[in-house]
Amino acid sequence: MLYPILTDSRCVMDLSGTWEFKRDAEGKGFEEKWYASSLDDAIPMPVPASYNDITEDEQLREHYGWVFYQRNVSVPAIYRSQRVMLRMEAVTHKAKVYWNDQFICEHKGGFLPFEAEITPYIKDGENRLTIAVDNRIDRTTLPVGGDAPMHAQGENTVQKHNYPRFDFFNYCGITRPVKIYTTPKKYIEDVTLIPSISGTDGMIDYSVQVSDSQLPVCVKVFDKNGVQAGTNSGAKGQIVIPNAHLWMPGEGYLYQVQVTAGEDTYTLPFGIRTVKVDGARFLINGRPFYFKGYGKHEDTFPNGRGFNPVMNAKDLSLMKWQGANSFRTSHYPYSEEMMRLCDREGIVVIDETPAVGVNLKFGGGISPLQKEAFTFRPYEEGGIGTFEHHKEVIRELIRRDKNHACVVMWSLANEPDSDSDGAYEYFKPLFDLARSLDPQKRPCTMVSMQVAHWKEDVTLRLSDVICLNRYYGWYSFCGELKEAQKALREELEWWNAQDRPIMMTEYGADTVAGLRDSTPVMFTEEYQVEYYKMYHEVFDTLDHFVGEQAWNFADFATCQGTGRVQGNKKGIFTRDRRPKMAAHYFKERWEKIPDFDYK
Ligand code: BDP
Repeated sequence: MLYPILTDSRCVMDLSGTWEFKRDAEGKGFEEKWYASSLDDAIPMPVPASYNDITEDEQLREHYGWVFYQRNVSVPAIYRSQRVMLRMEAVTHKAKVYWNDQFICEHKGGFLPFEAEITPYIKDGENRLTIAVDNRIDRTTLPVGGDAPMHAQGENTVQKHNYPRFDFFNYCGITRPVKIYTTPKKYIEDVTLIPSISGTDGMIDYSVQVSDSQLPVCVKVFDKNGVQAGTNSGAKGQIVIPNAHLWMPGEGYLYQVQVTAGEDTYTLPFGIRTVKVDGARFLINGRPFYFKGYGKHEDTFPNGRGFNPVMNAKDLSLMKWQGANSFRTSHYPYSEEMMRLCDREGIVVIDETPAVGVNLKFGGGISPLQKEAFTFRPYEEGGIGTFEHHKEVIRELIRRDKNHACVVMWSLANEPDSDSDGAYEYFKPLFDLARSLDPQKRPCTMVSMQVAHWKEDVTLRLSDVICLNRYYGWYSFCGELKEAQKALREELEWWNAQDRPIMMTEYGADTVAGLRDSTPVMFTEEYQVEYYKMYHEVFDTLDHFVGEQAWNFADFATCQGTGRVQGNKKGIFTRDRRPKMAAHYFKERWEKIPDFDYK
């Protein structure tokens, strides 16, 4: 799916700004047709942003159900001779879109784009655009929501709540830009690019999907200085670039691939690089790469999960300052703008679906030691009902991100119930799907959690890279770093004996910035540093170990609970991006670890 850009044949109108907003507290918005006229008693609401932290209204922060956003839009006459599209980059979690009184489209899933043609519905003058947004999560959504605890069921209920089966605040709303864009009536639908390298030559295999197969297609590749580096014509073909400048971690060299089909033209920034798992090594451009970085969140105040280009730029700057080279888009796909920035800056990305909480056993009152197929039993019997939607998000994610040089691996889920009966049957078709859809055939993984019995974890049968989240010394062996290290070593040595690359995708300790002690006790900055040192002593002895991504880049908001002090405090940076002691420790370590050939 092409990101909307201005070209000689295409216009883009960004509808970011202040919209009208109303919370549907009683669930009557559709029955009363709120979309059919101006919203009464509306409040101003910025778009894009999560609505939760924008006002001081506690009920809005904790809202459960639909809200309505509205604004008027005039579409310039010059646009209207073209094909006019309305595109939502992300609406969390479900959307219904109306143009004037007309229902235009709906979408399930809060982190991926969707669009609809509006050409026939545009009126002269102002048009009313309404987007209704539902934030409810349950056993059929990704991320997964849980059932209400006993006290919230039945007649005592004061206000209905979401019960996330994940550890980040359920921020919702129109969280990324809404845009109108145009194309000519006959247009380029999609472009797929596959890079390869032979000696000093770079090759781009391309295929262009057009709305009318009669359109003549021409593809030109330009280097950074705008000099043409190669060209070809026809809807499918290959372009060879002699002495190609490769895309590398830390140096995101991008060619511009300009596609012309009839009157339409579209340009994609594109990096030439290869990715491959070879035995127990992770190769980028044929060389063994070592991941240094973090799991992150799209989480800032007061934007919530709302698109924040300023913080995105700051975050990449901090990563470079620290000598990091990568991150995982835990636990959902990030904005397209962030992916484009990572392409440009040479940051390596593990691209994750929103499949978090596909694990009804964990935290569900069922002992993690019980291995019965609780999660994967039929939905009607209390199991998970996410399978079809899981396929949908994999399709939408790969369709959106397939051409990004920064994406080196797909993560199909975070901490699923991967050792239970039924896990293989659930995940095998999803891995097959991702592998068949990705034109670049990137490695695929699922991120495994500590309570899964590692020897039975189906990740070993399915993942190209073993990605582990481990909390020895935090959730287990609290404060006992020596004992924790023994257990960690025992487990990692077992994984290291399998012929597969292993990396740590999460390890961390909650740390309240400014809490200090002369002995490293839990929650102090000293403990966080000692905790990480303890892990690194083990990592550095393992030859199949290909990367370390700390949990988390920065402190972030979560739902409330006894283990969360105004959010999760495992950040290396605070929520406003001030370094904790551990940030300096990592800087020192990572500056000494090269991107390539460390292992
Ligand atoms: C892991 C989850 C992550 C949590 C983290 C934690 O993958 O989302 O935030 O634990 O507890 O289980 O900090």
